Amino acid sequence: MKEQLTLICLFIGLLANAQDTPKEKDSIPVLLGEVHLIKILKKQLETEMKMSVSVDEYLASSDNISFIKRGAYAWEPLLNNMNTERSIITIDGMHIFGACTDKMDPVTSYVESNNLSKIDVKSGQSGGQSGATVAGSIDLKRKSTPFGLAKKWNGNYQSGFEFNNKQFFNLGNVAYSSDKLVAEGSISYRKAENYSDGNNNEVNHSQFKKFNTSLGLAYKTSELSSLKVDAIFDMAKDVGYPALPMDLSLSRAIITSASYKQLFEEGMLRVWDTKVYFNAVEHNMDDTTRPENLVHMDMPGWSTTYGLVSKVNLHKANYSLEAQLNAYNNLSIAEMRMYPQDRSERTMFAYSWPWVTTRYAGLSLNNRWDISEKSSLNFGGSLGVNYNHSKYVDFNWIFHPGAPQEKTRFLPSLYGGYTLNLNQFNFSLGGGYGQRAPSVSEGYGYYIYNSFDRYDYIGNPNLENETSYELNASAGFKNKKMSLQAKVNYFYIRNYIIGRVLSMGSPMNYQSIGVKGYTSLDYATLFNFSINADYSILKDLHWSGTLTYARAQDDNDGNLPFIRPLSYQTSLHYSYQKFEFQTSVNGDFEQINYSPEYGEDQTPSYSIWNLSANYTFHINNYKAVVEVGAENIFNEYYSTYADWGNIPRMGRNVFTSLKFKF
Ligand SMILES: [Cu+2]
Repeated sequence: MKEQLTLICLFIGLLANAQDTPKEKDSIPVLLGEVHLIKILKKQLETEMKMSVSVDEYLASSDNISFIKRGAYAWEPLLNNMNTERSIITIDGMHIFGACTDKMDPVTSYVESNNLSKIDVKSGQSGGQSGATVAGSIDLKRKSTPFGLAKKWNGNYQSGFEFNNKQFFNLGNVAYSSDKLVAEGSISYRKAENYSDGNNNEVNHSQFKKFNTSLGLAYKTSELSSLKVDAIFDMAKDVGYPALPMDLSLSRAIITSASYKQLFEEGMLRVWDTKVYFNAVEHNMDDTTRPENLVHMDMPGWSTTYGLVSKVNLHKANYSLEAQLNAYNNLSIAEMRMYPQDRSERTMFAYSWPWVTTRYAGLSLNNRWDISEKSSLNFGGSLGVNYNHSKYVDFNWIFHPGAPQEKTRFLPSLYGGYTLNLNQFNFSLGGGYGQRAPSVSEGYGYYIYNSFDRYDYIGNPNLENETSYELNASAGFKNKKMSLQAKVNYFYIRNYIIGRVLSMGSPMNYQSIGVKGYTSLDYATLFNFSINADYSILKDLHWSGTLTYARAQDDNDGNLPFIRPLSYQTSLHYSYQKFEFQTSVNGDFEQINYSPEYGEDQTPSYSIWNLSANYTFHINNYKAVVEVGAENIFNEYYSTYADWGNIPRMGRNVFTSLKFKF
């Protein structure tokens, strides 16, 4: 189920290996062999349309992920139409938290496509292994080179140019593999200027620069054990957020870990994997790039996390178990410093995150029981303890006098699912229950300005846990020529956390129109549906299509914000000798169920046509691929339901890239 979900969710296309029915029971024994690792290594983060994609573009090809976009950089991934507070985003199982109160830096912005091998998306409570969640989990898997490759040195290099925003990028990887030692590294740099919309108008403040590098060293301590250290350094500079009143001057992250893995040849226990990690994020945003502002504000933020994750895999006959222990400590700090145009005269200082500590420890169990060749049962759950402490609690007392400085919450979760394969058909049915704690902003935020509805948001330390009840089902059919897969899920969420207008307090920012406090709705409901189809028209001509629909309401039958309207994607892929051609059309229908109460207006429908071609050739035994393509060929002017402040999307964009493998 786990693997199935990953594969279905990350609907990459017509890759032959994605079409095999995944068999979970194989996955644990295979972990022992290096065959599995080699397979992972070969997988690239590519979409059907583009071989050199950003992490965001890659995630966008998954049918249960959508994005809130505040510009061209660092899109906020929504899983099952829920925002990042409701999902868990990890890098190789490590927790890391953005340092921006305005969500300019989701975790996905601190990696680059050339240091990842794949992205695991799990829906709902089945994603609860590494922490408490409602929507599910997104785990960004690092590249990992196996020991003892026949070819000691491996690497690749990609370079490309996108004409619309003059984005130039270079991505390089190199890996050394011997029987005892593996060393690998990656480096990348992207630089983009402002993009232009479909009316050929430049969208100001949409430029960015991103540098990312990673290093990994692994040493085989015995025949069955290894030690590994990893580090990622990411730095973004001069990043504009056209939909926000502020930009980013500098963002830096250092992400480090050390892990030890022990395999066992005999007995039930197969793998024991333990990792300790540390990461620190620094985020400097200000509005000095917006000269129209008479009063300036700097809003720096810091987020520091250290943690431990330890897991064991047990396997016996037709039963397997993964047990995982997770513990982390995070400190989130965000400041607000207001000053007139003369910077030396500071007029105001406040903590928008008043040194909030979050400590979490949890144990999760995942069981799989293969009842027969045709059917299996997945079930599990977790229990976590979540502790919060606000150092400068006076800021929280302004709106919530006497609120406790510390709070401990217990977060249970349970889930189960049944899968049945009957000849060419497959079915699954599952359910889940889980709770999550409020995020730092929801619990302890102080005057966090939301430019979408133009309210300042105040956290509430007394919020109840959000509790989710979930049902999911899927049905599919597959034969040699075609496949069809439909998935549906439904969430009933009690104490749904959302901002509501407060009668007290006055806005701090001159752009803001009032103050909202985080509060709990009695309940909210969310429904997601998707259908995927593939069809091989000819041996070399394939079609695929996706349709998604979602609906979400609050306890008054009002619409929730940022819910994707009916949307579709259809694509054709043709290969001829060393050429490949792709074309796709994607779009959203008119947004009918929008939410004026939460700052939304109706978004009209749009449709985008894309085209690309690539050619594979060899220079002295080195494989190379060259690609040219165009997105939004008709230069349509549009913005989507989730574009912050209706910021227009990119107009026609011609792109080209070149990839070398050695
Ligand atoms: Cu920011």
